[in-house]
Amino acid sequence: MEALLQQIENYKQEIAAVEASTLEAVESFRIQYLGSKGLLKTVMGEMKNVPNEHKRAFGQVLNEFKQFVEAKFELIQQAAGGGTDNAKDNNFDWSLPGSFVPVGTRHPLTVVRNQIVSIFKTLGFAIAEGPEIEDDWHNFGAMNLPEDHPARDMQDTFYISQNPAWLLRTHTSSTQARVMESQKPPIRVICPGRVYRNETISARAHCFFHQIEGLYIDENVSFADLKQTLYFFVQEMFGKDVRVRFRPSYFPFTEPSAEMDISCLICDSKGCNVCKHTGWVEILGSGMVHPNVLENFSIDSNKYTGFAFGLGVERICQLKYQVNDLRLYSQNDVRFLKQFTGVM
Ligand code: 2NL
Repeated sequence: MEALLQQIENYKQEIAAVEASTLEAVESFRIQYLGSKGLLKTVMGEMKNVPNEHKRAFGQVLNEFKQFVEAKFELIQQAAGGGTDNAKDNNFDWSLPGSFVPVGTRHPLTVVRNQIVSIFKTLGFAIAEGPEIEDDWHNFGAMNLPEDHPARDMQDTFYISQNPAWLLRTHTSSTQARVMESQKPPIRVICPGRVYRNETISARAHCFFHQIEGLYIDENVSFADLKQTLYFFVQEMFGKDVRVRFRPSYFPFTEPSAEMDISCLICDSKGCNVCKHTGWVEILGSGMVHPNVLENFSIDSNKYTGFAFGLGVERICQLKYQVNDLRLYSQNDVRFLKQFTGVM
């Protein structure tokens, strides 16, 4: 009995000396002293060895020892920042500012793409999307690009190495091809999407960019329809004061073909770097759909005519927001992206 009481006294000194500053240390204290196989349980177990006449007194010692261990536990728990929910709430400073949750922005290319798409939607154009991995026919053959056309060259086109019959589309015309394949005129679609070209990356070129191509096929579609549709588009996009001009051009899939310029909005056509001091900036390519393209899809080119156009979303975005380096669009630098905060 004497030895047992001395032993408990020793335990008390040992426990009093415990320092625990981390929650892990607090937990191992709990396991070692208060756990189901802990010291307190072991000491309590001694009760059965104590003679009956001493049981009452020993019970008091045990009770006091238990309170001692529990008080120590409470102490180190609070010191380590843990404790009961009550203790936590009492320590919490409700006047602290809330934690900052950064909110993303729409990517400028998404903003401009949406603007362009909604303008053509008001004119009754449907939206068509297609695969980025294409076959030679939908990307080139159907579009009247002859076998030896330079655009098919390994240098310009990414071919899939496991199967060079597949390639990354170089324009979204491949999607228009799929529309002509599966629908009959009248056809009125725009095809937004990412396209790929094997270029050395610089401020002015990238290995991928975003295009929107449009296609309108019906009876009696004329070049006048092309001009007025595209004029309406740039007025909606850049304002009613914008002026346009068409220059003759060449594309394998259209005949005749034309590039459209708009008056330079950066310098009000007075001459600047963007318009290279001409007062005009090129914004899209267009033309009347080549009869070969129509016939590739068994569309009677004597009955139907159509116009088509293609524009680069990066280019329009450059003109609208003065983005002067193509690489900015894909570097994901928040200093660039956050400039479009609130732009929908
Ligand atoms: C450019 C040139 C153009 C087209 C794209 C097209 C599509 C079909 C039929 C005929 Cl299905 N043409 N697309 C026509 C003319 C020009 O884009 O420089 N784009 C940035």
